[in-house]
Amino acid sequence: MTRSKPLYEGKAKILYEGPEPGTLIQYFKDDATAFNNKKKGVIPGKGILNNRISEFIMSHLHEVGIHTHFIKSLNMREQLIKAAEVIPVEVVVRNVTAGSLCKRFDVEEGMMLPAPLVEYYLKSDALNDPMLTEEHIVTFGWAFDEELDEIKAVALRVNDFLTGLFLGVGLKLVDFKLEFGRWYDEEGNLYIILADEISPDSCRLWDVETGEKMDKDRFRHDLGKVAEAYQEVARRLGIFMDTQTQDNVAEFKPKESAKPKTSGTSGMTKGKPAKKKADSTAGKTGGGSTKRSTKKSKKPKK
Ligand code: AIR
Ligand code: ASP
Repeated sequence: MTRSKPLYEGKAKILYEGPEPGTLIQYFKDDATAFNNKKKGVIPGKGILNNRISEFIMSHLHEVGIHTHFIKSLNMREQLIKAAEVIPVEVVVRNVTAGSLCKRFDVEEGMMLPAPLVEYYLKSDALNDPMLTEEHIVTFGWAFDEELDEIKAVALRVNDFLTGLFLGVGLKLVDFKLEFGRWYDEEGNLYIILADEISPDSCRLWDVETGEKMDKDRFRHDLGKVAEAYQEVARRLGIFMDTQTQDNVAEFKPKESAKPKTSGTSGMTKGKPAKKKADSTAGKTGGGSTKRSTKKSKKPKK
């Protein structure tokens, strides 16, 4: 498909103008980066898998009343989304110690936290995504106090929902990152909506039985079988991929690849059977219980 010039190209996705005002097309690339762009690579088929996994998760979140930017899937690598005003904060929720938490505080990996831990980081490659307190966010006008309350509440609800969803397919949700945006309906009512993606690029997922890492840490730490891990996550979630789509996930030939692989890492072969086919709640975002009355006039400085 011919596309207009990208409006924005990120490390793993490209945003194009959408067919209608207020919409964008989000294109998922196979490119992967880690450690603030220091490590770069390509994971063949990742874009296709993340597009489908993120669609699946966002659709399910919509069903439980969480507003997201997802409107509908367009093709293997593209989805139509609502154009939201970016809140430049990455919200991380942690259930188990891992990653930068272990480095920063010199704690052992794999310890269950007594309660979910919410952290904030500034979205800034130039500054290496510094950690933020809620006070920083409000002081510098990246979000208002009441927006932050909502962001935190939604992040914890997403954690509850995803913890259950992944546990049901034998995966432990260790931590994940969310991004939010502001979106206004026709009457000018403001909604805080979930943006970006939710996929093995943005979550840490460990096999419940074997502890095997099934996410981007396989790429970050050269553990191998990266695309296979993403595909296994999709398979366990019951995300259906037709033969054509599977063929396009470069490494997943031959065609019977919906079957779990018998070689390779044990955690990836022990998955529970696929639960159900991915559904689509295309076009259903917007409206609902978390509607806010704040009007457009009140905007943060930045
Ligand atoms: N994350 C953070 N920045 C980008 C991403 N994808 C995600 C990681 C991990 C969680 O946020 O994938 O699931 C915490 O990351 P870290 O590096 O702070 O431990
Ligand atoms: N912060 C992202 C990660 O490590 C990507 C990057 O920093 O390049 O997952």
